This record gives sequence, structure tokens and C-alpha cells, in this order.
Amino acid sequence: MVRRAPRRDIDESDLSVGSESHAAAGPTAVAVAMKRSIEQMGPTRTARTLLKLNQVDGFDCQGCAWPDPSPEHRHTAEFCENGAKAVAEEATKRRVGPGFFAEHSLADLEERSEYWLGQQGRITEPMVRRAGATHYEPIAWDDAFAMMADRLRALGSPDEAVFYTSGKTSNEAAFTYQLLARVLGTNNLPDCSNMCHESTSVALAETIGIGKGSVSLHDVETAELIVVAGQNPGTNHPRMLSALEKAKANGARIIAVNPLREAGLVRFKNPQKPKGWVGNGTALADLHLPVRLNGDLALWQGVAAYLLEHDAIDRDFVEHHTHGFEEWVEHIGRLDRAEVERASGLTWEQVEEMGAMLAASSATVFCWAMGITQHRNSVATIKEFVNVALLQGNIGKPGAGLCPVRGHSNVQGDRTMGIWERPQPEFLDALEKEFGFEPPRENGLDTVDAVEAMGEGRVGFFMAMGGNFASAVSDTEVTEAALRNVDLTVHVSTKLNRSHVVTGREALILPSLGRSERDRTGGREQRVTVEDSMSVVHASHGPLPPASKHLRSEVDIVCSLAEAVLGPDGVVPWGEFRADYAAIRRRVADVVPGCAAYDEKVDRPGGFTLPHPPRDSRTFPTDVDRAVFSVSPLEVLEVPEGRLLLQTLRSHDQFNTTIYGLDDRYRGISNGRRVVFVHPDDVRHLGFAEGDVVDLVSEWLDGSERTAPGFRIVSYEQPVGCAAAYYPETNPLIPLDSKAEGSNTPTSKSVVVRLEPAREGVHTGITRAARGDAETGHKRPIDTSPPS
Ligand SMILES: Nc1nc2c(c(=O)[nH]1)N[C@H]1C(S)=C(S)[C@@H](COP(=O)(O)OP(=O)(O)OC[C@H]3O[C@@H](n4cnc5c(=O)[nH]c(N)nc54)[C@H](O)[C@@H]3O)O[C@H]1N2
Ligand SMILES: Nc1nc2c(c(=O)[nH]1)N[C@H]1C(S)=C(S)[C@@H](COP(=O)(O)OP(=O)(O)OC[C@H]3O[C@@H](n4cnc5c(=O)[nH]c(N)nc54)[C@H](O)[C@@H]3O)O[C@H]1N2
Ligand code: SF4
Ligand SMILES: [Mo]
Repeated sequence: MVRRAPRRDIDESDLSVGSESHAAAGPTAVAVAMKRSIEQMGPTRTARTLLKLNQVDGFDCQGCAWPDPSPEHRHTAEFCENGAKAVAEEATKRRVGPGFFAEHSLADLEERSEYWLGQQGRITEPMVRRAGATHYEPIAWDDAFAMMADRLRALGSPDEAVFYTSGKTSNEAAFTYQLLARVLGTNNLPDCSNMCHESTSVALAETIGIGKGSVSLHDVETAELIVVAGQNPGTNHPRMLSALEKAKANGARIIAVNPLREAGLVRFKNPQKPKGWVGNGTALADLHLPVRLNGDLALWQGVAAYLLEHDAIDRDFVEHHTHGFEEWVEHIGRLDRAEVERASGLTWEQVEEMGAMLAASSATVFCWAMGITQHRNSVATIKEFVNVALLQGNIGKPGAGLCPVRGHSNVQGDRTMGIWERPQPEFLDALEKEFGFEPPRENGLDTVDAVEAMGEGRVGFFMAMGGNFASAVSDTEVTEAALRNVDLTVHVSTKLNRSHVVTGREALILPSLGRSERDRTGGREQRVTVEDSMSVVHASHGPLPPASKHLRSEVDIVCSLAEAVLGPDGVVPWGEFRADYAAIRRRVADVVPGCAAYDEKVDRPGGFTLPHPPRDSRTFPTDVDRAVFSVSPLEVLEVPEGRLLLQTLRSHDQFNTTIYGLDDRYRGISNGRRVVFVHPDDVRHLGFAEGDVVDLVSEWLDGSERTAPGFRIVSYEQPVGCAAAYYPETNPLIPLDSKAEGSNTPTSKSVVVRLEPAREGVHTGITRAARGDAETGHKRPIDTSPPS
């Protein structure tokens, strides 16, 4: 399968590669944030918007799910560079109206890059693509709802409908959306989480009884040791660096486990502090272990062996709170050190160095993200983190715990509200009791299974509450064909993306309000609520006038659709919900555990924290009422000769499939995205030179091949045999069947590829400059020395 050549509306001819940064944030971050904000919003709107961002009376950042400091510790500017970029993207003054759609046919839009599509601006009116039409045309809201209702009623079974959610959706919208799906009779509620932290949710639910992290921000700031594994916080959770800086000031040590030496883990220049502007900033990681891709399970089993050998065990905790210890000890006892070294690419001495730091710490926080969750063995790897945490009693004590760092700003809240294709029976019971209908009990389709079902013609209606399904899911060609095979695709969106272009036979685009905008649905000032990565729930209230008078809130869209398809007199008072979101929150209070008095509590400054039995009282709601040690066999991911193991990751200038720009400042890349980072020895060994243009070809078990063409080689320090390139450009390479065991998450971080000279050269060569330091402006040569 050869994916078509790179789109031509991006000019990457001036790609230049400088040295990697050894510090994150600092004045450059502030300058970039301001530049982007002013480009998109103008100066007045910039000031008005950013001063409300992450404030108690303001709105929650649409960026990541990192929590806010407690109200008394907030700054006037409580956001990071990438938070400002996320806001600027939404609050842009650019508009995509009916004139735009009249001018650009679908065939034209299909040739455009994700970057171009996103940069056109906010969608202003509902649009329809009628069957066989070459263009989208405007449609009235009521007609759009009537059309959806008609197509839903025509389905042979409710399970022929799929309701996808991306993680920006508010709790109110999520609660009504899942309710609509279940009243209709389906649990087909896939979400972005299926591609993200699903491995975490599965592993934690099975071992500690709840699929969420067990730490507070205070725990991170007061930990003795923090392990950051498979995560690039400098780009993807920038304010986490402030928490790490505080922890360092309190005496913490930090271990970074990552094939790449990410700038944000090396040093942080806090723009909130004078010394962040002029000095060297704070050194963060004390130890960096450049693990081979997919080698974390081996590393953690090695660390476990070290801890057992040195008797670094909290016997009291193990005895009173856990299950399966002996079996696990026996398993680790049989560990083969050579295998660990081979799988992890680390020496046993490096494993011991990490082990010794863990042994010396009586309060450790374990942080992780996509570098851990997107492999075939991800669930097993996360269970090994849990094993090590349990061994030392690092759950449910101050300064310690499990800290999966979530991606989308409300992805955790959406799950809490019932966006889940495998709902717990207790949740369905509560819905049944509250609303008096029988929710479907069979599990629904997750993201990958939904693609399969669509491809096989088993889905007639696909709706997405935000997101960009076509680009975000693996196996682009297959996913796009699946979407085209649906009768009606509906996207509730703020900005244009690939999923609006790859349509079902009929398609709707329904433009919604964003988080930064004032919501006056039902004639009253509405607010919504969200939950962060540490289970803190609070209200969010947008300050800006809506981008267009035609926009509707996500809650409005769900409730209006529900009325259109179910009529006004069903079991759910959709009209009341739409008129006052507090009516939804009162139902949430009845249905969702831990949400009693929800509507009152979300207005407390800083909101409230949801219960978490392991964190709160060391109780573990598993089948055996204890935390569970798990035994996972160690397998070495073998890569055939002449192949590389590729991870697909984010640049500093994107939010998932939304591309802000073409720079990846901390990695030294300017003006280019179609690059592949390869170790200098591999570049040579494979017979290439830096700047050569190659096609990436992935090979799959069934003998099929997939190609993503036209990537320039950049020499980059990492374990030999590993490579990296940006997502979503690389999604065509990942077979739909290549997914994590137990969670079905696409294996975005371990794709076996070979490099081939490009069949069709686009740009060749790069400028390799001893570029100015991204932060200080000092010129310096390429430097790969360890952090000081
Ligand atoms: N600005 C910005 N912020 C974002 C996002 C964004 O796109 N832009 N996306 C949001 C979302 S939805 C998410 S899920 C998060 C993602 O946040 P991250 O997980 O930080 O995102 P990635 O860019 O995928 O980075 C993966 C990191 O893991 C490392 N890694 C890859 N494979 C392995 C491995 O096998 N082992 C180890 N130990 N490390 C590995 C990579 O080198 C890289 O540093 O960020 C959220 N925040
Ligand atoms: N190869 C590879 N693939 C990956 C990953 C990877 O690391 N590698 N990461 C995976 C991960 S972690 C995730 S979370 C998924 C992301 O998958 P998605 O969540 O589906 O994708 P996004 O790019 O975040 O969606 C962006 C779109 O959301 C819409 N949007 C933005 N704000 C709003 C809003 O307020 N309301 C509404 N209704 N719409 C809005 C805009 O139209 C925008 O174009 O991708 C996954 N795919
Ligand atoms: S750390 Fe995340 S939530 Fe906080 S301002 Fe930055 S992008 Fe927004
Ligand atoms: Mo994510």
C-alpha cells in the first residue's frame, strides 16, 4: 500500500537542523506564545483571553490534562507556551464560512495538508455534503438534526451507530452524549482514550481496582524520587516542569527513562521566575536512561530484581494490601540479565543505578505517557510499574504514587461521565435507576474495532464529538476507506480537519463553541465542568464572544439531536438539560460515584477531588479486595537486520493532528515535519547520509507493506536501531491489527520499518547549522554531552 505523495501546500524546502536544546521554556517560549497568539487573535483579544486562562473564574486550558496549582498558588499568567498556542488556535480571528466551501470542492480539500486545513480558521455554520455532491453546502440546524434523526431511525439496529468522542468535550456534553447513545440502545462509544491511555486504564483497573492515577500535585512536588518514563513534558505538559522544579527545590531526584534526551527533562527555565530569564534554569533529570523503544518492561523487571535482592521491600504493605507476591517474586527470580540488556538496550549497571535510586527513596512518584502506553506489551509494562510501586508501598502515601499523565484536557472526565465502550455494570445500573430505561449491556466498539466494523459495512451512522478520526487512528488508508463506507458521517467541530474531507456518502459538519467562548445556551450564562489528570473537577467559563452567531454548544447539539430522534417526551428531559446545565449536573450527582452535590462543589475555588480508594485509604476495589502483583513474561522485540524500530511522536508545534507550525524547537528542527530521526551509526550502516530523502516502509505479519513517502533523514542521538518521526504523517504505516494486548491501543511507538531511497523526491538535503541555542541565542556546536 503506497500512500500518496506528501501534500504540496507545505513548503519544507528550507528545512534546517540545528543542535538540540538542553533546556526548555525560558524567554523564547514566552516570545513564541505571544507571537502565535497575536497572529491569530490580535493584541486585545490576546490579553483578554490569556488572563482568564486557568484562573479560578476563567476557563480551563484546552491543551493537556495537567492540573492547575491550588488557587492560592496561581500566577496571573498561569499557562505555558503550548497552552497559549492551543487557545490561539481556537480564538483565532480567521473564519471558514459557506463562501469557503463554495470555493473549495471536496476534491480540492482532499489534496490539502492537515496544516493548511487547520489554519483556515473557525467553522461558522452547519454544512452538509449531500450524496454524490462535489461540495459542502449550508444547512439549517433543524434540518441537520432532522437528517440525523432520519438516518438513525433507518438503521437496522442501534449498534449500527458509532459515537466517537475526543477528549476536549466537557463533562456536561459527555454525560448527555453517552446517555443519548445508551437510550438509543448502543454502547458504541469509542474515544481518543482507546488510542492513548487505554493501556493505563486497563492495567490499573486490574491491579489497583481503579483506572486512574493515585497522586495529587502536592505529592509530585514533595516526592523524594520522580520517574518520568515515556513522556516529553517540555512539549506536551509544559507546566509539569514547574512541578518538577518545585520537587527539585524540595530535594527530589528525577530519573528520565526515554530513548531521546528530551530538552524538558534536562533543564527548565521557569518563565515565571527572574532566574528563568537570565540564568541557566534548573537542572531536572539526575539520571537519564536511554532505553530502547519497547524496552521498559525489561528495565522494570530488572529494577524489581535489584530491589528484591537488596531487600528494598515494604513488608508491612505487601502483607496487608497485596495479592500474588510470592508468585511474582518467583517469576522475577528467574529473570535473565542478558535478556534484560538485550530488550532494554541498557547495561545491567544502568539498571542497577536506577534500582539503587529507587531503593534509597521512601516516596516515589511514577509518571508515564505515550512512550509506555502505545506498544504491544503496554498493559504488561504498566503492571510492572505497579508491581514495583507495590513492592515499596508507594501507593496511598504522601509524596508517592502512580501518575499517568493524561493527554486531552478532559479525557479523564469524559470516561468518568460514561464515555466508554465497556461500561461497568454499576454505572449502567445507576443510569437505569436514575432515568428508568434499560441501557444496553453488551460491550460496544472501541476505536480500532469501529474502523473494522465500518470497513465491513456494519455501520450506517458515525458521529464524532470533536477530534480527527481519519488522521488520529492508525492505518490511514484503511481508516479512510472505512469512513467512506458509512452512510452518514457527522463531525461536531471547531476547526476543519481531514475527517471533514474523507466523508461518508452523506456528511455533516456541526460547528460548536470552544472552551474559550461564552456559552449563552437557553438564554443564560452557562458554565461547564472538567476533570484533570489528578481527578480534580472544576468549572470552566469562557470569556470570549463566539466565533459566529450560528455556533451551538456541544450540550445543545446533543440535546437537540436527542429530541429530533426520540421526541420531546422520553425518559430524559433533554430540553431542561439544554436550558440549564445545572440540571445535567444534578443527574451526574446521582449517577456518578463521588459526585454528590456536584453542582455546588464544582464552584468551590479549585473545585473538588474525586474519590480514589487506593490513594485515600489504601483500599483496592479489585476482585480480591487487594492490590494485585502481576506476572508478565519478558519478550524481546526482535527487529530483523536492516530494519529500524520507529516511534511516532509529537513535535513542539502541534496538538495531536492540529499542526500549529513547522518547527520542533527543542529538537533543533526548523521548517519541516517530514523528517525521520535516525542514529548516526544507523544512517551510515544503512548506506544513507543525512538529508537523503527516503520512503518509510513498514512490514506486517501477513506480508503486507505500507509506505509513507518522502522523509528526510536527520542524524539524532538515540539507541542504535531506533528511529522517530512525527505523527500523524506516519499513521499510514501502522497496521490496524497492530495493537496493544489487552487494550487494543495502536502500537504507535513500535513500528518496524525499513528505509528506501525515495521513489519520488520532493525536497532533498538539509541545512545543518550550528544554530543559535533556542533559549540563549548563543551559537554553539552540536553537543551531546550529558547534562551538567
Ligand atoms: N503541545 C502539545 N501538548 C499535548 C499534545 C500535543 O500534541 N501537543 N497531545 C496531548 C495528548 S492527547 C497526549 S496523549 C499527550 C502526549 O504526551 P507524550 O506522551 O509526551 O507525547 P509523545 O510526543 O507521543 O511522546 C512520547 C515520549 O515517549 C518517548 N518514548 C517513545 N517510545 C518509548 C519507549 O518505548 N519507552 C520510553 N521509556 N519512552 C518512549 C518519546 O521519546 C517521547 O519523549 O500530550 C498532550 N499534550
Ligand atoms: N501514530 C500515532 N497516532 C496517534 C498518536 C500517536 O502518538 N501516534 N496519539 C494518539 C492519541 S494519544 C490521541 S489522544 C489521538 C487524538 O485523536 P483526536 O482527539 O481524535 O484528534 P485531535 O487531533 O486532538 O482532534 C482535533 C480536532 O478536534 C476538533 N476540536 C478542537 N477543539 C474542539 C472543541 O472544543 N469541540 C469540538 N467539538 N471539537 C473540537 C477540531 O476540529 C480539531 O481539528 O491520536 C492518537 N493517534
Ligand atoms: S500545561 Fe497543559 S493545561 Fe497547562 S497551560 Fe500548558 S497546555 Fe494548558
Ligand atoms: Mo492522547
